[in-house]
Amino acid sequence: MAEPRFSILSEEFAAAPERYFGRLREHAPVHHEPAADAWFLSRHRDVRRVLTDHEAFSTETLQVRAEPVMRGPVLAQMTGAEHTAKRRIVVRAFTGPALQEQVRTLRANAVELLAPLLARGRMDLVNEFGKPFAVRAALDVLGLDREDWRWIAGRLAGVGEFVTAVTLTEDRRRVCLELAGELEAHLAPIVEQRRRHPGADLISALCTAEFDGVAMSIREVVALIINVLVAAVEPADKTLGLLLKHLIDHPAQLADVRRDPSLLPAAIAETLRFTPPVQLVPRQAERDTEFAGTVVPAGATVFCLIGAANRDPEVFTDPDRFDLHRPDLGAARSFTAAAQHLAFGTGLHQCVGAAFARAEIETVAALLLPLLEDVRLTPGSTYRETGLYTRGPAALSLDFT
Ligand code: 2IO
Repeated sequence: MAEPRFSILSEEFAAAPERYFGRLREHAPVHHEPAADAWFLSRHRDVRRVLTDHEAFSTETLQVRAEPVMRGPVLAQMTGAEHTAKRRIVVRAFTGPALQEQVRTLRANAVELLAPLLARGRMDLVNEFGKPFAVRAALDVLGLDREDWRWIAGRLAGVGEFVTAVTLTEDRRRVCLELAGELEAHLAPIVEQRRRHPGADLISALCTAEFDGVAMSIREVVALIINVLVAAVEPADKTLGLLLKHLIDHPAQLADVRRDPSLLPAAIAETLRFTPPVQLVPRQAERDTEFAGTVVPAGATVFCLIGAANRDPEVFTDPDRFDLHRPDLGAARSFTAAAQHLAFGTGLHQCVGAAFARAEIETVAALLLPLLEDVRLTPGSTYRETGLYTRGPAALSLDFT
């Protein structure tokens, strides 16, 4: 009797995708999923090829997967000179002197949010700290009112759901579009106002920049704001939760980092390799392309399985082991275009927020570590990772006194 056909959309896969990565890479490196009408690639070299061969694989998929809730084109959709120019504006807000400035704000935000939680000796690091912290950090960079974080987070959840759904019901689709519409209606007047009275924030930079002598429309700026919000918020609390979980699971490595905090970037990089918070990156095949003997037809949607590529034994020795000391991590390059892991993607559209993400997680971890003398998962609490596209702990309840 034939085995029931393996599916990436099954409950078994959702419960523990990493259990299937090896089988996919070895036996089905080009896996077709009829219900999603898409192809899933799992080998490091195939994923790298898709993300760097911009002629054969485009980001056209985002027109249907993102634009309806972004209310306009996101950075990753753009190409050529327009992409270079607009990307540069966003990069400038998240690197160099601007980033130095942000680290101070990040730390102040973290201290303020942590104080009441630390006093309790117990916290859900993901939901009580990570989520509000990530939203507030993104609002600060954009120059939006931090007090609105809860309302914004509610709308962003809808935008995120739409972008990261592999399949979406008509009902949820309507809810997501409505939430996105509310966010747009909230942001448009702010953009208009910021255009007349610019400040030092990212929204002002976007409003006042000119491309080919023409300023961006309100709609274009709103789309980039939503783009930055989703990209900055959705993976951040997950990465923080995963980092702490891995360190708690590996007490010797936790002790190493506590003794020598300069190991933190390596611990963050290994977390991103081992459990990338963004597990899927979509592309559209522009021509018939062969991978491992299978032809992906022109027009098809291709999903890069980042988690599987990051555990490819061709690139990482003993890939299913969390080891912040691994020599093949290339820790120093992990937040740059030369990264070995693919958590930030690679190629022209590689994450613009990588340096910011590192600063964000490092700042929080540096504050937390000295306080976590005797950190442990709250007895009786359950630990579960959820999500197919973005994935991380549903909650992480920690006891630390
Ligand atoms: C927001 C998936 C959270 C991005 C996306 C439409 C474009 C792009 C990504 C990441 C993370 C999100 N894609 N960030 O994978 O901007």
